[in-house]
Amino acid sequence: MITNPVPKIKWKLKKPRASREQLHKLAHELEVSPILCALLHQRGMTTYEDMLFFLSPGLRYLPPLETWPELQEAATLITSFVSSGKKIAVWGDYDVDGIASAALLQDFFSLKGVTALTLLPHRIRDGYGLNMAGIEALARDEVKLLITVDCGISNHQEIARARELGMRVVLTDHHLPGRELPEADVVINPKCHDSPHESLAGVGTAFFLAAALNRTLPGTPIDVRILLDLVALGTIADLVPLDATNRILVKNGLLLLSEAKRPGIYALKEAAGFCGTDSVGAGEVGFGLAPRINAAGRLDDPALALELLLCKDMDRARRISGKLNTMNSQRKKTEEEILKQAREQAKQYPRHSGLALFDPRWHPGVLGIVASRLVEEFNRPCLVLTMEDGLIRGSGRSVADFDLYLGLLTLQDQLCGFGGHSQAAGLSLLPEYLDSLRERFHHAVQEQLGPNLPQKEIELDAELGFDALSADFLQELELLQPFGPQNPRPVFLSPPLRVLDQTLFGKDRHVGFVLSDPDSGLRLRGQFWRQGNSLGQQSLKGKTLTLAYTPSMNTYRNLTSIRLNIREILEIT
Ligand SMILES: [Mn+2]
Repeated sequence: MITNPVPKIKWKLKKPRASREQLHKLAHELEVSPILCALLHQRGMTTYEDMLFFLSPGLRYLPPLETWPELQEAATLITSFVSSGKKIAVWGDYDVDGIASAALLQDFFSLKGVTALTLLPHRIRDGYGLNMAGIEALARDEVKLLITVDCGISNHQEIARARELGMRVVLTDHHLPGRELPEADVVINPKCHDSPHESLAGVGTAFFLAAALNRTLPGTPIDVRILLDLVALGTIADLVPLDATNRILVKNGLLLLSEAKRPGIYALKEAAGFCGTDSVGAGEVGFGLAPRINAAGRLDDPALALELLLCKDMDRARRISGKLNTMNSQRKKTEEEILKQAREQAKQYPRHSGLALFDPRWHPGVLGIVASRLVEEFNRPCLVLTMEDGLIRGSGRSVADFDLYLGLLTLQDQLCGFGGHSQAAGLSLLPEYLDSLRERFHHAVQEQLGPNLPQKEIELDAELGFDALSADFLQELELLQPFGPQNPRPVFLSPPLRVLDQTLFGKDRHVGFVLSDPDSGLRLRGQFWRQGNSLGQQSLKGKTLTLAYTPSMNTYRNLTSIRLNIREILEIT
């Protein structure tokens, strides 16, 4: 018997920070509903101009290129190498952002008739970032200019070596720099200097470089907007905040991903179960397209994914995306197996506020995803580790309130290396420090979060009864897209609802409800995904529920209806 299918969740209802009159006035001016204005207000848009920008983030709002002086410096240097016909190489990374960054520059260069070599490191063979062997190979190949994308900011030695071997280096990266910058000729990093675009991903950074180069390279400038599909892809996959600049780039890039003029994107959408020209949002990219591109670099060679993005031939594109699809299924299987084992291990540490899990057999390519899944399940920061070349290596993911990077900083005396940010990081250590890491990581979490286990917490945007859920309102909510970090899909608090019926569906994995809102007398269906196991045995028919939910339009056999996607059951009475 299951005694408590609903874990206790802390929840908080956001309060409107503007008066009713203010919201009604803004709503009237913008021709949207006051509820939408309240949502915008809570997300930090307080004036008419802010709200208008958010609702229609046109490219005209991008700050001029001159506000980022390093761009011009880099463009001038690269242009001089192009003009003198010297060999240029672009070095990317094996994840979606790194592959999209490399694809973007390669595409831009070929549109401008410039030849450049493109390299992506192999995750298992080479590891992340630049490496000495690769740098020396470039020198033997007589490369005179190296451009890094989405990597390089922590490769001081490799960059020094490149310079020693006679190369000039333009470093573009968005990862947090250490105390000192590498000795590259130009460093373009949105987190350095006074960049107006702090949250850019690697591919967004590469896009700005291309835009600057477009002005300095000889010949007719191209329309760089056609590169925004790649920008959207990498930016969404890298889970950077979709604020200001990223919102503009992603919202416009999604339109291109929807059109899918690139055969690679068209074929990839088909492989992910969409039609080639289906309209896609951040969700479809994050859960459908990005994992398939990532699969190449996780399990094998990322070059295949790069080829797909740049491929001009539909048959070839379909063949590659078929391969990526198979790899992605393989990746999912591996991930499920490791997750199962890691979950069992996690249960051995019920009182640990932070978990460090290890097995030497785990595949290094999926540790980050497994860590994310465990964080969701256990609501605690997790490190998932394996053995590689005699070292313990792995990935960590965190809960919102724990700064993982700062946490690892307090353990650095026993780490060989680590890097990342508040929510995700990578690390390596000597095997003899594993036990100590388990204890010290737990304490590092407690130090930031206090002695109790982190509790699941949910913030609700507004209380909304069934009478407010019209098709018009749901369409209006779509104006807040794309959703992602710092712009989550709004979650609403329901009034107390009566459960009229409860069923299982999708091989009993999901729970369906028929719910009635006593205030309005309206009935709607609700779906509680993946809760068949925990809730399936218990009937809530006849009970009253308070829910955290997101509404959506559901079309089935040409009939459109409004459904509730249940996020959490907050109360049962
Ligand atoms: Mn990146």
